[in-house]
Amino acid sequence: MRTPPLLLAGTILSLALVAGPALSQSAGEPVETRAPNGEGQTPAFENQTRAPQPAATVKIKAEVVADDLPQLWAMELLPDGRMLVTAKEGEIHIVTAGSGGTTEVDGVPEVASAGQGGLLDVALAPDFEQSRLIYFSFSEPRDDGNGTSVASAKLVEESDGAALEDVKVIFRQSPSYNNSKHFGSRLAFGPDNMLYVTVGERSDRNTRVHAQDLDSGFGKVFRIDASGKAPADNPFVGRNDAQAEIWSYGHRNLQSAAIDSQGRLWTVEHGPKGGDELNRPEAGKNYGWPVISYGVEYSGGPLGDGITAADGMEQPVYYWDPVIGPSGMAFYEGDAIPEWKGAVLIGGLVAQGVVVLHLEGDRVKFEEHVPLEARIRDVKVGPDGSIYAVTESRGGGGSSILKLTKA
Ligand SMILES: [Ca+2]
Repeated sequence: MRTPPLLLAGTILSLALVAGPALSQSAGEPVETRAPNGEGQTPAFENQTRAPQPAATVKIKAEVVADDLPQLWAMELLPDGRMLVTAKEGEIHIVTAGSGGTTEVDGVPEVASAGQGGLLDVALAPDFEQSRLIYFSFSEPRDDGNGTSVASAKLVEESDGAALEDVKVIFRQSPSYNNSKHFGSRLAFGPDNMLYVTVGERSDRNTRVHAQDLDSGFGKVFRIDASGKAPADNPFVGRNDAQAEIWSYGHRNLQSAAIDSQGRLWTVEHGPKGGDELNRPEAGKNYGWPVISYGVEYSGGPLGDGITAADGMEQPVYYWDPVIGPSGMAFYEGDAIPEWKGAVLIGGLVAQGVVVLHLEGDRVKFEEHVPLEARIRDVKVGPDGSIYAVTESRGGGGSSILKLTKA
């Protein structure tokens, strides 16, 4: 069992001191002040990008509750308040905030951890307290390359440690492909106990076009039951030319997903240079990639025909140009920060903080940022309304978990 030292706590960062130089914190103006990459592109409707900041932004304090952890990818709060975390290199740990204790969970299967691959998201089964079942996604090494897979397992704890038992791979994104990019992925259970699985389109020009193909698993949101099967009410069930597990398509690389208070799925995906998107994926709809997108190629030049809208393709609810680098997402339904009730919280790798979107109906009204001077890989809300942000330090160890509360 590995027990890394934990440097704790009581470390209070004053956020007033860490606001980034590119960020304007003035009410009524957008956070983003830099020029967009997508020259001449215009939003499809008001506040589809660069929404104003609210009249008063919430002052937040950040406290380090766990430190010196391996490079983390995801976090879930267990019912007893401990944290279940995934580490990219292929480890699961149980972390006790404040006490310095971590327990490594044995029995994690081998992962392909090169590049963007590794052990990715984790979710508790809706009946976790009885079943002790967890679900996790990972880039799976396969004979014909690799791909994002989802496994279920029972989390068993005894006095001398913790382990996964009865590990079953319940779903495999197919086809496989041999690179180390755009695996997604997030897992989110809907109120009907169906599991949404988001993946990527494997990035390369020859793979990303298949985000538009219903017989390919690249660039999709899937909806499966607890055993990995497509439920009968999925949109493409019964078609010979489509994978029955597909919920929505035309996505790029989705690393944020959460369910709102009405039980609906929302996602944020990594776009091209200037094209990160918030979407509310609906059954059977096409979200456009790589045919329509905001922004430009990272390698330079326009994307495809350089168009941002087309018939039969959904507009994002919101987009960012330049990008925020989205990873992790939660809806704020706590009472501790009333100003944020119903808001979307998104981890920002590039934004180096938490991006907060205030919604009105299904559109964005305000955007504010909580700068944290760290790449934020995941974000979760605790039962007391505190927010937990998982930092990512590139190139190995050094992840921390920050607890955010109203100052
Ligand atoms: Ca799109």
